[in-house]
Amino acid sequence: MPTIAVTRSISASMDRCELVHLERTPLDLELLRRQHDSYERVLVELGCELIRLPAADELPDSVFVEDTAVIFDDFAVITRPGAASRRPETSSVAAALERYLELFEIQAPGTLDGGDVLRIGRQIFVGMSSRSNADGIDQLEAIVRERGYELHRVGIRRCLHLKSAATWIGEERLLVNPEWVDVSVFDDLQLIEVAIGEPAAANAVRVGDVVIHGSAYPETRKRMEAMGIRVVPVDISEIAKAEGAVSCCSLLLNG
Ligand code: CIR
Repeated sequence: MPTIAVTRSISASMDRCELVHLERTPLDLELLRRQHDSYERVLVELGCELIRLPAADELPDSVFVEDTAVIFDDFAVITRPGAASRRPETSSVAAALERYLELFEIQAPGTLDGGDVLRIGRQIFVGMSSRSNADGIDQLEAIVRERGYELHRVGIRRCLHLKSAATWIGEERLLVNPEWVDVSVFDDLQLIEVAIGEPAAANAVRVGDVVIHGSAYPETRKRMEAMGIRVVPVDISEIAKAEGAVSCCSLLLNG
């Protein structure tokens, strides 16, 4: 079975998206749609079967499907996003996933954003962010521990989610911005630091043996390429204005 990539089209109200670390600047919806289309095209070229959920125009941030669920081998955890405006995003994602995976759900008062959950094999790292609270992380731990996963809590600063600061790029390798994350929990991993001047370059998404990465970060890309990693750059400049990055725009189910 190929990797299934769940995505969602850009919302017509995306200019009302949540923002934490960025000033609001006007969004160009046409450009957003073109960039998102190119991102989806790359996923398909890399062999993914695409399930594109219809746009939810009343939900500004709904393109960022990563935050609504955490995917494991044969189950998924439907989150309860930290931003109240994003909570209605989860039901349609759950409806798409239930054909493939057993579903568990984070309950109130817990909150969890999928962007805070980094999975490397049986090790789960969760960012203690403004979006994922202690109760939500405890609930996730209870679900995954029973199924043989070990959960580690990770301190982050000056960024939205753990995966703004650290993402897995294959084998034992982690792309990181050490200014934004406490890297001491990643003892057993090989850390590849973002280049100076590219603080947001630690977000990537690995599909097969290829890494999708924002095209605005050429120096960090060179570091990965120098290690023999194949990188496909995509232009997400407009998506970045909404505090999104490449991993946020898909949920990958590995067949
Ligand atoms: C938000 O603040 O929730 C959105 N504007 C951005 C979410 C980006 N998601 C991600 O990094 N996983």
